[in-house]
Amino acid sequence: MIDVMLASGDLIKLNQETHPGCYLHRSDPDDVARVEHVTFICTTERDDAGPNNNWMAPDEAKSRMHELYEGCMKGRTLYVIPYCMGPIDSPLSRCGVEITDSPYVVANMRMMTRMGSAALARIERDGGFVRGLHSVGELDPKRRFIMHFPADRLIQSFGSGYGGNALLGKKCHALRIASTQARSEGWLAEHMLIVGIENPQGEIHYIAAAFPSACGKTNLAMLIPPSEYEGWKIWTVGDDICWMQPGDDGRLWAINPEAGFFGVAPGTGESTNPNALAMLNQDAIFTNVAVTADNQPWWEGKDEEVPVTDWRGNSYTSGAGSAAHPNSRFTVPIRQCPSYSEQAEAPRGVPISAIVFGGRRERLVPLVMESKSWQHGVLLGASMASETTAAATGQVGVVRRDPMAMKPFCGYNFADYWSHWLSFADRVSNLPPIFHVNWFRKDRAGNFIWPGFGDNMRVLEWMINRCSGQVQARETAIGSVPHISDININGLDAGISELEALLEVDTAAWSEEIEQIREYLQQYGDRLPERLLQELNKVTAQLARVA
Ligand code: TSX
Ligand code: MN
Repeated sequence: MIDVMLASGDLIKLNQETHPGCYLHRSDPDDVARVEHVTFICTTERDDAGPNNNWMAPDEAKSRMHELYEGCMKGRTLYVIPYCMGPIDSPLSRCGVEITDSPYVVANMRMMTRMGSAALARIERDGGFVRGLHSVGELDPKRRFIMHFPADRLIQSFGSGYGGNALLGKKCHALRIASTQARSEGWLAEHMLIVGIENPQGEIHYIAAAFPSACGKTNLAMLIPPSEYEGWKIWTVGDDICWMQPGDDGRLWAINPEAGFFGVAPGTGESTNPNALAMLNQDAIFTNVAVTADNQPWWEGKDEEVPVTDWRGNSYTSGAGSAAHPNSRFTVPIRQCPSYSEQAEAPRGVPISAIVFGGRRERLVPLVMESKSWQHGVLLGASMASETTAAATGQVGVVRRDPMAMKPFCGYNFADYWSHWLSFADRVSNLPPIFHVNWFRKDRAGNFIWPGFGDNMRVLEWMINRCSGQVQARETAIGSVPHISDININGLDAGISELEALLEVDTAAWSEEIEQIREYLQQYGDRLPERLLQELNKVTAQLARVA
């Protein structure tokens, strides 16, 4: 496949001395990101897709797609990709078959999924699979659709070669279709990383964490503890998607359905994510990055090298905007990650000790808090929000609601999704505690207060200590925050006053926030679960009491 693409120009060889097995792909400049406005959930009833999705009637969607597909692969090669999402022998895994005319899709799916004869054998055992049909078409943005038919377990994608639109195992299958499957089968398909945290006693706690884009999910998944944490180790199970199911022991057990990373390149450097950098020196595909004079891949935040060619292939002079596309990517097998966890292959998955939600908020939201109950934790997830960054298109610094980081990925009505989340409290005996974190609080001068990155280990340790009942917490109206003395600050510049600012809960400001959350949730109308509203009312009442 590599040879086919080198011959066609789909791939360009990078410096094979410094980066053996590494190649560059340049997308059509109009095809560099997911396209939410032409992504549809096609259910018979519009309300089943919900206000969180674009909706089209299945018949109309199919006839439109049929027209687009007519003759689209004439003169091209059609590839059939049987793939398995999750370890081949895991009962939590699910299979699919993608038909595509893109060799780039084949090469990426080979790294991102378990593809090939083992998957085909499992499909024969399972007797069912998710069907995916993909054609790059003419790459015309006006003739581009990503259609999902949950009732048929079917995905149809046309007009884009970009990862999230074309690698159908990832967002389309493992999140949008899988979330509807999970709902009917009693499990969860979530936009979460999975990491193991090993303490000096050799015990490993696994956490699953959901963050909106631009919060550093991949960095957290590969965190290196600070030097004060001798004997501690972080193990990477996954950086993007988590499928969780209750086990016989009443705990949630999780797998990473993916077998690789399709990560954002810009911002990946020696200080932010040395593990990621280390896995990108061989056998990786780079998409829309820049290139140095000696043909090495380069992006903003990588190192002090100077690129000579930008992501479009034009010559680059420094200062002329960014050289790599802000959404440029690397594709690499998860096994190449230095912190890769062997447990990522365990058929039963890993037991989840804590669920974490997070967001990017300059003010208001404390560094970490713990929910009062599962029900309250679901409210924390449903009211998640993040400030937009320059990396995404549109305005910068605007608060966007992104419940459970699933806004672009939940394959059905969010109101029903929250009901599904709430139902776990009725069925599962040993649910993990739910936390909320915010690495991005700023002081009055506009500087980040918390050092973040490896030092987030200090917050992870507090959460684990809460799980095992080793520390108490201070209850507030919005959740429980750490006692200052329970956060390990050995070796940190941040003093006690910074920690106090990071953990402060401003009652008046939170009352305003709660009203905005209420307004947001009310758009889901009658379908909104009563228990979520009750929980919101409880918080409102407690804020009024302490005001
Ligand atoms: O990924 C991030 N994490 C999680 C790491 C495990 N980022 C990068 C976000 C963009 C994808 C962060 N940025 C984090 C963080 O915890 N925190 C911040 C904010 C920040 C930025 C720079 C510094 C401190 C905090 N310090 C200096 O630049 C020296
Ligand atoms: Mn993602």
